Amino acid sequence: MTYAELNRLQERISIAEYLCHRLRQLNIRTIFGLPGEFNMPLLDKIYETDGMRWAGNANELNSAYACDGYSRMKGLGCLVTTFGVGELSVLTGVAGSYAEHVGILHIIGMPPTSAQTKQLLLHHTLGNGDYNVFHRIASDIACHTQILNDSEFCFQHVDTCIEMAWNEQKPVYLGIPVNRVHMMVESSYLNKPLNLDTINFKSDTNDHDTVVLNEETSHQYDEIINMILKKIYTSERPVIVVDAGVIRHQITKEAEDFIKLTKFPSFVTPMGKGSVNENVPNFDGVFVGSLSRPNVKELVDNSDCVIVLGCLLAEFSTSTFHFYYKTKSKNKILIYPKSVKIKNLPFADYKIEIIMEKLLQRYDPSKTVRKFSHIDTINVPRQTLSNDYLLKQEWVWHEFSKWFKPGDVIVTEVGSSAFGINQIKFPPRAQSISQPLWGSSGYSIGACLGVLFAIDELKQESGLNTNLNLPNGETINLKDLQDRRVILFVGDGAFQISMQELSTMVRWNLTPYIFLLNNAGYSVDRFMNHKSNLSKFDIQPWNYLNIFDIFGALNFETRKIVTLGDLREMISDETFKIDDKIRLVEIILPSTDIPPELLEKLIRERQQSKVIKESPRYFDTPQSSEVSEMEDITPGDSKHI
Ligand SMILES: Cc1ncc(C[n+]2csc(CCOP(=O)(O)OP(=O)(O)O)c2C)c(N)n1
Ligand SMILES: [Mg+2]
Repeated sequence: MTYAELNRLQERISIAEYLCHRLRQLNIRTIFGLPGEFNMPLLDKIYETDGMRWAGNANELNSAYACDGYSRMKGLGCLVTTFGVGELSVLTGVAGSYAEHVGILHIIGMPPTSAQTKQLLLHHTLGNGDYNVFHRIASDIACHTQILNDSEFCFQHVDTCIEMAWNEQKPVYLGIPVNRVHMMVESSYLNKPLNLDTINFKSDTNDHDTVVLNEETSHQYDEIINMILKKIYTSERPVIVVDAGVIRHQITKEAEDFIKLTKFPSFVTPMGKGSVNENVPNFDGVFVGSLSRPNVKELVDNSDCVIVLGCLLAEFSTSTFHFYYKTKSKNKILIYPKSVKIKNLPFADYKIEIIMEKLLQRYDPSKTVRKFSHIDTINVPRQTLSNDYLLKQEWVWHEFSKWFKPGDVIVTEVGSSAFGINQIKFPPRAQSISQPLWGSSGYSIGACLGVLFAIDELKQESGLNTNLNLPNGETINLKDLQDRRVILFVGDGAFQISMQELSTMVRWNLTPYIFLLNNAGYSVDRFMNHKSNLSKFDIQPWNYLNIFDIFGALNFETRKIVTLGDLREMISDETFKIDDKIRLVEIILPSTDIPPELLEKLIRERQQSKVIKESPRYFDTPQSSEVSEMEDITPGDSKHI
């Protein structure tokens, strides 16, 4: 039976319905955004399509973050806003998806075409009759844009938008004038599968095969693989670094297989964290350029063949590009999502999925016979600590590493948590969601909501398929999926920016763990700019734990953690391990405390790096001796050690 027959669709359906079915075929079942006059008929179609749901966010910016988080779990997210006011509110979120290679379909409900043609001064316009202005603004942060006007080809336009967002892993802008929502198309067009590069989710239509290459293309790939293998076989100290492109382009399984097959020392960048199993014997930790732990830095710096999979090579993955410059003279094999660079020689139009598939087929382990030594990746605090110590970041991350479970999805925020999480080893199948390149404060709460919806769907889907393919390339079974918890670490500063979205979590009975790091303001900034007026990094101290009353939650738990003993008691509590309710845990930390790895390395970096010395204020970090002189406005009475 065809898709249209299976779903008993009318012969002709509206383009809005067509769009909903196309998303449903990809198992994209939750749509984010806020209603507005110009998108209302479209939202009605979402409600009318079986299996689709409208999340209904508390504000637009958060909806864009949620869409981003959802997409990172499922390969694509869909966001609907209204003309002007709504669409402009999501720009920071959409730009973040652009920067971080996250596929998003952003649909904008536009005023009717007649109003546009007559240039009427409708509400939500700039009052100058320009109806293209917002489209123009958005076009620089989209890989493709389309306004749906043409009734004959509108279904093809919709297909192209979805294919572009999925294949390019970037935002796509799709404007639908409110009077165009009901353009009619043949439902049978839905029977033809979309043209997607990779599809790791079983669609309702059918499974897609691996891409078949023509002879010439196949030959070109063989040539490049020969070059890569030659470099690898002739090197003595190869290492693998996994960057963000691996998870975004859904080749985590291939990356992990390559790591296992080669046995080379392997690392992830902060943006690549969570994309490969950190428990394979040759996983050696997080590579953060010169901010890396000394033994990590030494291994990568002394390698004569650095293979970077899924390159993005952003600032924090390279620590201000140290890695990039230092390795200039070595055999660098940089595999980008759509190109390859071998020793600085670029080769365009090579898809990472195919490169990895061929590398796995052709790599011969017997040609690299050397045994590699590996390093201890676990960061253990230097002292044994008693329970009455007040908390410091260093200990927080160490304690949490004992509490994480396989499959956990850990969302962290720009600020200290995104750095802290890199200090610890993840359990198998744990996934990390953060935004280290774009770094928009407040992202994590919205993203956490998106992840919660995605996990909720993945659990339901697992009821249909006993074995389910996840976006990280793994196949897991029903039981594993039921156990996946969603854990958010968010700074108090970021919390004050985006906390409305907790209300959406409550509304949908979603059950995340939210760990709020209360250090009385913007600590990383306070630390880096210690010579300027510190009060600008302060925030109003809220009664955070009362928030669920405001949002009308019924099933929730709150805790305040002040000492190491409090933390240890919480993580050993068996009932706390089960994510059966929404939880907010306020963790009290000193105001100038940031993860020590970051602190110490930043100081050293600043002393050594020419790039940083040339950059005046941002990297104005204190010298070690100055740290103790910094004002400490720790919430609570007692002194931290
Ligand atoms: C949208 C946005 N506005 C401002 C900033 C600058 N900024 C960087 S971190 C930060 C807040 C950090 O405070 P918090 O979330 O409490 O994290 P902490 O540094 O205390 O760990 C801000 C405002 C930003 N990154 N994004
Ligand atoms: Mg803070």
